[in-house]
Amino acid sequence: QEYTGIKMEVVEWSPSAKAAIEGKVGERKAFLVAATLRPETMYGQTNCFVGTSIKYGLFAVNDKEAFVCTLRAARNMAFQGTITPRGHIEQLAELDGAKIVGTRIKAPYAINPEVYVLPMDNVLATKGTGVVTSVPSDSPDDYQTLMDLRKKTEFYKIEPAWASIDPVPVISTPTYGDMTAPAIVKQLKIQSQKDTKQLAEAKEIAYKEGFYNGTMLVGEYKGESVQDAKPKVREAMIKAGVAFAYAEPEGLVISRSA
Ligand code: ZZB
Repeated sequence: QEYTGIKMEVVEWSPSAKAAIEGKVGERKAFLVAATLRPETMYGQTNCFVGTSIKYGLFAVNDKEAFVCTLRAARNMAFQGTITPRGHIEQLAELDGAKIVGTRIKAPYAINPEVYVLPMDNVLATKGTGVVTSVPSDSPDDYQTLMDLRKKTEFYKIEPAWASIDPVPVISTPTYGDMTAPAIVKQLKIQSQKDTKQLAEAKEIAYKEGFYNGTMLVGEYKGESVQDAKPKVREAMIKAGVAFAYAEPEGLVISRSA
């Protein structure tokens, strides 16, 4: 799978993450990095998700930058030229997902330039970077999770303000309008992020509808089809230094770490 790695610079660590990384980052800027298949939706980021029981690390990329992601993802990056020197990884600190929640980060290209890190039940430690950038207008999982969080802020141990950014319309589709994910979630009568089977179906529908029939509503490629805009947004973000190519050698990694 060829993903786009999105670099979300830390603006303010949560108190517990701050304590865990104290004195360990040096002069480096720290970023949460999310793997996405939909760089053209980055305008609509409203938050970022981590798994609360997933172990993350803060890894040195070089002298200037450090990434928060899973060890597995850092290993992949070290073989893809993102983390240097090749094949070598230096973990500066270990971070439990629960500790990262509440961290404020920059969301590159997003209409809301700063967002918060929130918890999601269904983050897989074995996919991407283990960090998921959230676009509730176009991702059913992100939309449903955001709604769950808003309903039960105490249960999820979050401040209501962290989940307060509303979905932003960024792509229009003929069948579902300007908010594809909320419309599909409603159509499939999805009630919570625990409805994983229906959410998988919703994701499939949203992917197809967005890719084949979507039109950009915002940004430099406004009015263009998603098919045309997708590679252009990706290239622009990579050129701007806020994204990078990230490949996932499916199966291989799993059999290696087993
Ligand atoms: C932003 C985004 C916007 C995404 C959207 C999707 C959609 P796939 O197809 O199964 O490979 N993702 C990335 N890593 C993880 C993880 N570790 N655990 C759970 N979810 C993860 O899935 C790739 C997509 O799943 C990624 O693209 C990411 O969410 C999420 F409008 O990034 B995406 C219809 C989907 N729309």
